[in-house]
Amino acid sequence: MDTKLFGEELKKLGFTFFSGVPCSFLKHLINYAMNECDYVAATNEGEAVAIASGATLAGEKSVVLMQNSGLTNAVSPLVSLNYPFQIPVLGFVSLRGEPGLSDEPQHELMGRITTQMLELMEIKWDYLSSNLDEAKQQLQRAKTCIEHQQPFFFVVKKGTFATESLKIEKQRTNVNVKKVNRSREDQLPTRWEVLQHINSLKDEQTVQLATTGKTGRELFEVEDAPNNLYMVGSMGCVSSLGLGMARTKKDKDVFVIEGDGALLMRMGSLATNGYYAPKNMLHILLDNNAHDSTGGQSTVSHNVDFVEVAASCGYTKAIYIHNLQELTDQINDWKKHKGLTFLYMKIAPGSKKNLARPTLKPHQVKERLKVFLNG
Ligand SMILES: Cc1ncc(C[n+]2csc(CCOP(=O)(O)OP(=O)(O)O)c2C)c(N)n1
Repeated sequence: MDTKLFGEELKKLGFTFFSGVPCSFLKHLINYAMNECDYVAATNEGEAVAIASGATLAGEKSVVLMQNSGLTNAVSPLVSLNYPFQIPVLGFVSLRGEPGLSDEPQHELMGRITTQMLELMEIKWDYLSSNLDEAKQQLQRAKTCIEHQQPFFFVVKKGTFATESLKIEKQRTNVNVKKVNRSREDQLPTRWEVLQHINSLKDEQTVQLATTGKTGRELFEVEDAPNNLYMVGSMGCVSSLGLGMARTKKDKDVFVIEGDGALLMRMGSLATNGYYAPKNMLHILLDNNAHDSTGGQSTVSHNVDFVEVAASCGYTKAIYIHNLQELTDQINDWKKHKGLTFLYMKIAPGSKKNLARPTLKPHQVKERLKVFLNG
């Protein structure tokens, strides 16, 4: 199939935001996306799904591209972000290891179970036709699904897309311009105190995305508001959701409130965030050195210098926060001089007693946030 003509059809239907991890079967479609659309290269397929989901919330129709081996990496956000929040993305997943064709041994099992995995995840799918007219009709069905807030995936066989050359890919290097390391005693406030502080500093264009577990639950109790999203599942995906959102909604300020366990789970996201560097994203890590939400089991965060990691990933600013006053000062400063910023703060373990859970369903939280974002 002529990749350009298919890409133009996608564009015509409004699909202009892409994120993914390459597969040779999808190379030409990826080249089209890189040439003609907004393509965010993710470090893993789950991250790509979260980035595309952030862009979807911000009002774009979004596409994810992945090899079927990477569908496994995407399971967590597909089942615990896209499903409960009803965030639709259009997926193209290659079919390496197609039964009956010779391929590498590492693709054999996945080739047999790719469509079963999609079925298990209750994702509607179809084999993408290599006939352009048929494919256009299939796209209509996919679009209808997306409009009903459900993801749709095309399974792409070898040789489906004709050659589309990559125009010159410009790579830039983002350098960290400000790094502040630890220099005094930590105040170690509770997460509850920190969230109250952050929440009190929001203004009418602030979105607050709270990571999986008690962070979201505490933020809900601090104040339930339309500009909040409580990430109930998809641990580790919150900053990727933020990246997709910040990149597509530049008139909003995206505050990402992250936990150490979650960030460690998908630390590759720091590299992607640092490269794409949305100016309107403030990434705040609350490090209690524990999986507090699941009983306080230790993480290895004490052995990681996150300020150094974020700085070396290209975050414009990476700042160690020792106390609540510094947190206030830095957030106020950020509002005046934006730029992708990482604020690192050690907090005390533990959470508020008798903590409630959001009373709204995730998809209601999403609908409310979409209205906030898109008017
Ligand atoms: C993929 C995945 N694995 C495990 C869990 C269970 N889980 C929910 S919250 C949480 C701990 C998160 O730790 P951290 O990010 O440090 O935040 P804290 O709980 O300390 O606030 C875990 C392990 C999950 N939701 N998803």
